[in-house]
Amino acid sequence: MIKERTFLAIKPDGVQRGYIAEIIGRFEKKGFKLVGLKQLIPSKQLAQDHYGVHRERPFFKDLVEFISSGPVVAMIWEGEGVILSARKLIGPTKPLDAEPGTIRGDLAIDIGRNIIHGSDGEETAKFEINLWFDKHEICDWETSDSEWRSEN
Ligand code: D4T
Repeated sequence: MIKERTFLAIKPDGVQRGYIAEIIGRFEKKGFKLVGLKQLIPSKQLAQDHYGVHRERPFFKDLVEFISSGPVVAMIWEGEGVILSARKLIGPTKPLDAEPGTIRGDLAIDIGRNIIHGSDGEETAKFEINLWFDKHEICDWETSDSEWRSEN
């Protein structure tokens, strides 16, 4: 089985609104495995590096201010197809376009306060995991039912 990993972050609005357990629960229930977890107030530099691709966009300054304004829960999740599946569970960037049942569809209305970030591809996931986590903070482990799971 491919050991795919993605980076997810509960943004300051998700933390302030008390959705940490709700959000972690959705990925656990889906069957993905948590291999990295920490809470931090990101520095401006970290927020700028994370959203570097948006540097020229008009919302960049506000976005960086917001992400570094309070605690964020940074996570690494592992499992087959986790990058794309997490994006589906999260829903589109604009919460009003997100279907009920998705995190943004259920819990948000504002594009600038859309609760959670998820890596959008393999390269981004690698970059973001390295940006947010040191190697020693990542926990390699196997679930006790891993032999029972399908190899397909
Ligand atoms: P993130 O990266 O936060 O998971 O969001 P998405 O991957 O879904 O969307 P994105 O990269 O296009 O946007 C990054 C971040 O910027 C905010 N944003 C975006 C905003 O405040 N105004 C905007 O017009 C856009 C497009 C929301 C998410």
